[in-house]
Amino acid sequence: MPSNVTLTATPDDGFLFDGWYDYYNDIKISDDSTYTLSVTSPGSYHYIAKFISISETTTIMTDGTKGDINGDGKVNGMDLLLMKQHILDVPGKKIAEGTEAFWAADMNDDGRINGMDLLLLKKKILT
Ligand SMILES: [Ca+2]
Ligand SMILES: [Ca+2]
Repeated sequence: MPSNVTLTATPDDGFLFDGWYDYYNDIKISDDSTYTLSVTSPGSYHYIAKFISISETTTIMTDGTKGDINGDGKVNGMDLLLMKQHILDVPGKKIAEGTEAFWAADMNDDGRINGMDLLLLKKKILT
């Protein structure tokens, strides 16, 4: 007879709940802080609740300026060129994911650098 077990995670002040993870393979199984699992056989089940520090995420978000890919404090044609080279897959010119340059180039924060970001960067330079 399966029975349901509900896990509830409550983040402390300054933290965001990230998700429930399988202890053994570190795969996220739920984004929801309340996770109900159906237990079908007796045994041990291990799950981990992960939390993200809000102060850490906000530091990343406020560092630098959107569009300033080379970090010289200006958003101009140089940055546009860097982004173009990344989108066109120019060897050695790829912007590494997780870096400040990547964050600056990802104008709309969707985790990718593509034509949409190029358009937004052009707009920013022209205005
Ligand atoms: Ca720049
Ligand atoms: Ca983007």
